[in-house]
Amino acid sequence: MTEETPRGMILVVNGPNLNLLGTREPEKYGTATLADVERLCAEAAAAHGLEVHCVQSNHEGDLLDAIHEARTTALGIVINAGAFTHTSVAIRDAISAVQLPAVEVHITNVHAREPFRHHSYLSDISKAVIAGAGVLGYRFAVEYLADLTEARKATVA
Ligand code: CA2
Repeated sequence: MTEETPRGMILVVNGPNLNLLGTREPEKYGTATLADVERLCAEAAAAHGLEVHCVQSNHEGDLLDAIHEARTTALGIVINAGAFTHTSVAIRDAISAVQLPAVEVHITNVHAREPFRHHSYLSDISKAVIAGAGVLGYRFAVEYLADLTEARKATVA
């Protein structure tokens, strides 16, 4: 079987505590692990001739560095910033600065949870927001970005 060289890369960012996926609170976050999520993203990307670079960190600065590095290497960003969604102007500024299409993902429906989760520093600078679809939201986000970049390529060709 021959494998094509990927035509581009999508950065998948997961923020604090998401390394615990599948090990705690399954009633809230499901049973899929972070490794499962990263595999799901890789498979969705591969179906569109793309690859993913996956980063998870509990440290805000590491997330900023990963976003900055993506500036020249990624076609887009899928980001579940976890609790930083509701607190971090720095992550917002990093996403704005790199000028890449971003999709904000939440496993849970944050709007059906505590009021402090209703505000996001990322939503208004994101191309799309997906919340409450479980880990499937990551797949939808990758597919959306694949579609967007294909459409963009078609318009500049
Ligand atoms: O619903 C989401 O994806 C969230 O981004 C998850 C964050 C939360 O702070 C956001 O408001 C919504 C929390 C991530 C915690 O992940 C865990 C996973 C398994 C077990 C414990 C925590």
